[in-house]
Amino acid sequence: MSKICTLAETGELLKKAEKMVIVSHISPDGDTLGSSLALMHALRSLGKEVIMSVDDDIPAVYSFLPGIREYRRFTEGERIEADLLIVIDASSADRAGNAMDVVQASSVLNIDHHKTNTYFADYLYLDSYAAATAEIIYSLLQEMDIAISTDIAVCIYEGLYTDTGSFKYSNTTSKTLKTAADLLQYNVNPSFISDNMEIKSRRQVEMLGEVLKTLTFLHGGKVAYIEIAPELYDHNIDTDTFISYPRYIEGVEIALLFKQTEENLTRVSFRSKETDVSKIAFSFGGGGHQKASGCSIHAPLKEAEKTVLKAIGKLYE
Ligand SMILES: [Mn+2]
Repeated sequence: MSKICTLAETGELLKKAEKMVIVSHISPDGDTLGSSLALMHALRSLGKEVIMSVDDDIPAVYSFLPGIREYRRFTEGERIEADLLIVIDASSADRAGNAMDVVQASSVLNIDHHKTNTYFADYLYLDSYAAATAEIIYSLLQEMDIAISTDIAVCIYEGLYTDTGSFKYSNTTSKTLKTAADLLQYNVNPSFISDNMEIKSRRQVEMLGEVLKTLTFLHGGKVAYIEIAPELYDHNIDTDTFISYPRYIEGVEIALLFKQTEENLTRVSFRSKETDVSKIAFSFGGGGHQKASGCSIHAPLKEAEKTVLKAIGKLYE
């Protein structure tokens, strides 16, 4: 169980620590990366020693983020001592990857906005109404009186942009838009961010063509899914946006993407219009939000599909 912190207490923890490790969650997205990097720039401006880590590959699309090259992946068996381990935008310890074993920290602080948070850290700042963890980071830096540089502003804007689907999803609030508006004062250029985010490699679009051929409908068209078989899977190709194709088909309530990434591991993404799909993801050890969540199934593709689609089918009995 975690000690629940206020924003002020979270700021105090950060000010007290000298050496910190910031960890982004596995399958990193623009929010975990942007939030973590914004915090890194801010803490370094206070003279703190900050190490960045993520236990996964970083999709090439994020290479424009200021400071992204600071990330390293810890090797198993490595040991790093720190005053504070900060886990960003992750709702459970396994999302933090190997940092939980590698970093020997006096305490662990988790900053998050997932309502499926498992209270795994010693200290937790949780705001499940925040559209993105980046929105929390902005409030936190204001609370700590830290000057916002353009680098910080770009990283926070990236987090907002990602988690709101470029300010389109239902989690977008007036606070989200006010935060984004504030960030423009620090020379964030919205078209620079979207140009970087929307660009696709030729191979990615070709792969999308292959994946769309697998589009399958169930339950009278209320459920649609696509799949990425192991022979098509390429960890260098970002497939995060593929799920928006089944998601936005007329009549589809729940969309899924199945991706077999290892011999016995299939990653599943869920999107919905109204149904709380985080409950389904959670029942398989995953997490996320009501309308966007994910989980990993320790099985090959077809077996994972069978298991998950059976659980989805129960909703339509
Ligand atoms: Mn997030």
